[in-house]
Amino acid sequence: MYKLRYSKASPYVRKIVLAAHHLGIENKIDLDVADTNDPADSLRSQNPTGRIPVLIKQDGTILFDSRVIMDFLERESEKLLFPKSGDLRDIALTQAALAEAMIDSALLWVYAGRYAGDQPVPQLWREHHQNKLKNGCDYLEKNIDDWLSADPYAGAAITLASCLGYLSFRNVYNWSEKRPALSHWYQNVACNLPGFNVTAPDAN
Ligand SMILES: N[C@@H](CCC(=O)N[C@@H](CS)C(=O)NCC(=O)O)C(=O)O
Repeated sequence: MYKLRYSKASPYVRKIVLAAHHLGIENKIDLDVADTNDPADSLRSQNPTGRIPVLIKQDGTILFDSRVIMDFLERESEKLLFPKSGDLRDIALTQAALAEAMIDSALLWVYAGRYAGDQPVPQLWREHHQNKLKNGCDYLEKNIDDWLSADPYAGAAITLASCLGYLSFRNVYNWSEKRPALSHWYQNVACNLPGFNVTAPDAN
C-alpha cells in the first residue's frame, strides 16, 4: 500500500488518482487528507514546500511531485500512462505539460485572491493568467481532435481532464464557451476516464 497526502480539491492530486484508476492500482493507495494551510500538518516534514500530492511508499520513501509520482505508479503497473519512448513520448509529455502549465496559472489565480489579505489582487496579475488560460484553450480548441480524441495518451488526457475540471470547479475561466471541440472532448473522452466521477472535486 501507498499513502497519498491528498485534498479532493487539488487538480494535481486528482491527476494522480485518475492515473491510479487508469493503471488499475487505485486500491493500493490510501488517501490521507493533508491541510496545505496548516503549518502543523506533517506534510511539511514530507515535502518542505508543503505541496500535495506526496506519495509515501511502504518502506517510508517519500515521492513528490505529481510527475515523479505518475512515473513511479506507471512502473508499478503493467499498463502505460505515456508511450514508452520515441517521438510519441515527447509529444504526449508536451501535451501533459501544456495542461500542467494551465493548472499552474489557475492555481496562481486562485491563490492571488486567497492570500491577498485585505489588499486588492492586481488586475495585471489576473489578466496575465487569464490570457494564458485563454490562449491554452484556443490552442486546444484547434488541436484537440488531432491530439487526444481518437486514441488519447492516458497521461495527457488525465492531466487535461484535471485541468478543465479545476477551471470549472473554481470558476477560474469559462473554457467551454464557444469551444465546441474542446467541450465535445471533455464530454466524450474526459468524462469517460476511469475514476472521473469519484475524483470530481465537488463529489462527496
Ligand atoms: N508541480 C507540483 C505542483 C503541486 C501543487 O502546486 N499543489 C498544490 C495543490 S493543487 C498545493 O499543494 N498548494 C499548496 C501550496 O502551494 O502551498 C506537482 O506537480 O505536484
